Amino acid sequence: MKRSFQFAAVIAVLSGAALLAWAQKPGERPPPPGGGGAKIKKPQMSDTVKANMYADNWFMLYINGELVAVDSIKFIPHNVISVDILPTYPMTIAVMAKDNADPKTGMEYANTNIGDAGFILKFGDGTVTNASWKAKKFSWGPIDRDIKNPRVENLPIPENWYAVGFDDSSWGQAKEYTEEQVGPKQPFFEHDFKGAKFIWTDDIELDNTVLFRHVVKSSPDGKQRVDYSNLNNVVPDSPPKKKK
Ligand SMILES: [Ca+2]
Ligand SMILES: [Ca+2]
Repeated sequence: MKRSFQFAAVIAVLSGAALLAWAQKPGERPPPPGGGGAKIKKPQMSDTVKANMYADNWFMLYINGELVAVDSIKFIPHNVISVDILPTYPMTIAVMAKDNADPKTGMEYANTNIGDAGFILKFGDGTVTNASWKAKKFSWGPIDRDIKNPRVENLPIPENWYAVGFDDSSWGQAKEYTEEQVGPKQPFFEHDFKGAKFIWTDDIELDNTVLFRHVVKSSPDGKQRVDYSNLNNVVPDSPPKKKK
C-alpha cells in the first residue's frame, strides 16, 4: 500500500515537471491577447477581413512576408481581386504593381500609347492606401516621353523586397491620385474602397513597375483580434482523432 502511494507521488511529480517544461518551451510565443492560456479557439470566418485590391493593370501582394494575392488578369479588363485574410499586427504589406508596358519601350497597345497606372487597396479592418505608404519606381519610360525613340530605365528589384525586415527607409512616399485621374472601370464601383486613395509613384504615366510597402502597427478599427499567426504550433480545442 505504502509503496504504491510512493509510486503515485513520483509519477505526479514527474508529470508536473513535464507539464512545466512543456509550458516553458523555449521560443514559444506568449499566449494571445485575451486568450489567457495555452489554448486558443480555432479561427472562424468572422475573424477574417475582406481585402479588396484594384490595379491598373496588375499587382501581387505580400503580407508579413507571405504571398497573399496575385491579380489573375495581367492586362485588361480591369478587375478587382477580393480575398479573405486573417490579420495579425504589426502587419507589413508589400505590393508590386505594374502598368501594362512593353519592357523595351514602356508603351502599350503595340507601342502606340503611353498608358497610365494606379493602385488602390482596402481591408475590412480599415487599412487603406494613401500617401503614408512607401513607394519606389523600378521601371520607367519612355524616357522624356519620347515615343519616336522610346527608351526605358530599370533598377533591379531587390531581393526580399516583401520581407518584414526589408529596409525601405530610403524610399519615397506614395503619391495620391484622384478617381478622375485614374479612371477606374466598373468592377471598382462594385466593391468597398471607401476612404482609400489611388496611389502610385510620382509619374502615373511613365513609371511602369513600382513597389509599395506599408506597416499597419495595430488594427485601424481598434478591434481586438487574436494573433493566429502561430496557429500550426498550438494544440487545438479538439485535436483530430487518431486512427486506431
Ligand atoms: Ca505607363
Ligand atoms: Ca494601364
